[in-house]
Amino acid sequence: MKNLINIIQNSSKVAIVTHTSADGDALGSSFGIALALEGMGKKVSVFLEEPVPKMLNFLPGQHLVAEYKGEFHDLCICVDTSDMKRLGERAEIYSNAARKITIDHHTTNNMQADGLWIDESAAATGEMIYKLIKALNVDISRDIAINLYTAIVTDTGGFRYSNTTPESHLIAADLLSRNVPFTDIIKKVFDTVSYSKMVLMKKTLDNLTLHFDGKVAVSYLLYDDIKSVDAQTDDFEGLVNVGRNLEGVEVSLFLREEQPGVFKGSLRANEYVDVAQIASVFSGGGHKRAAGFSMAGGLEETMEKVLSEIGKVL
Ligand SMILES: [Mn+2]
Repeated sequence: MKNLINIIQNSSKVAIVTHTSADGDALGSSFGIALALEGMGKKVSVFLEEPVPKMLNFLPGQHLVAEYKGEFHDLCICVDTSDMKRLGERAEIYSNAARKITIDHHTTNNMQADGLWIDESAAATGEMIYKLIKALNVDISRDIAINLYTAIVTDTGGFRYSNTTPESHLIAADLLSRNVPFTDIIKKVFDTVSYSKMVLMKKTLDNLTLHFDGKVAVSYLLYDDIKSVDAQTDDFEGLVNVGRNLEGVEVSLFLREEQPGVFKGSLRANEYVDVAQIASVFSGGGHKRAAGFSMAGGLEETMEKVLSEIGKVL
C-alpha cells in the first residue's frame, strides 16, 4: 500500500484501464479510482474497449472516458484484470506508461507492474479500491460510493455468492451511508431485462424439457429464434439458470445455435455432478459446476449425445 501511494502521489497524468467486456466491478473500480485521483488534482483518463453497457450507464465519472491518441502517461493503473491479453487494444497504453500499477482479485494474475497488489480474498476489486482511496486520504464522495457499491454488488451477485465476506458487508455499509441509491442500482443491474432477452427467456421456458426423473433440464434456442430478435451476447447470460433453478434439477443444459448447425452448449450443476468432465467429452471445458462446449450437428442429435454423457455420470 505504501508503495502504491508513493507511486500515485508522484504521478500527474494517469491512465486507467480494465479488461475488455468490462463488467460492474471493472467499470465501478475504474471510475471509482479515477474520480478519487481527479479529486487529488491529477489529469485522469479512463480508456475502455467498448462503450459502457446500458445496464451500467448510471455510473458517475464517465466524463473521464477518453480516446487514446498515443499520448504519454506517467502512470497507468490497471484494475480487475489478470492478463495483458484481456486489455485488448489498450495493452500498449499500459506498456507505454512510465510506471504501472495493477490492482486485482483474480487467483491467477500474471501482470508486470511497479506496484502490484493482488488480493484473492477480496470479493471485488472495488473493495480494494475502497481501501486504497481511504489510504490516499481522499474523501469517498457519493459518486465514488455509487461506483464502488456497484462493483461489490455485481461481483458478489448481490451478496449471494460464496466470495462474499464480512468485510464486503462492512465496506458496503460504509458506502451506503453516503446516500447511495441502492434500490435503483440493484434494479438496474439485476432485475431490468431488455425486450430481446425477455423474448429469448420465454422461448427458453417454452423449450424446456426434463429428463432422468427431473434431475436434468434441457432447453435450447434455434438460430432463427436468435436472429428474429437481434439478440446481443449478454441476452444469453443466465438462460442456463432457468433450468438449473428448477426444484429437483441437478444438471441444466442450454443449447444455442450460434451458426446454422453449430450449437454452443452451457452446462450447470447444482451439487454433485462434474460438468467440466462432460464438457471435455465434446472438447469443451470449465469448472466442476459450470462448463461449456461447442458442437456441430442437428438439435436432436446434439441433445441426445450430451444427454447420454450426462446419463453416464448420473
Ligand atoms: Mn472483479
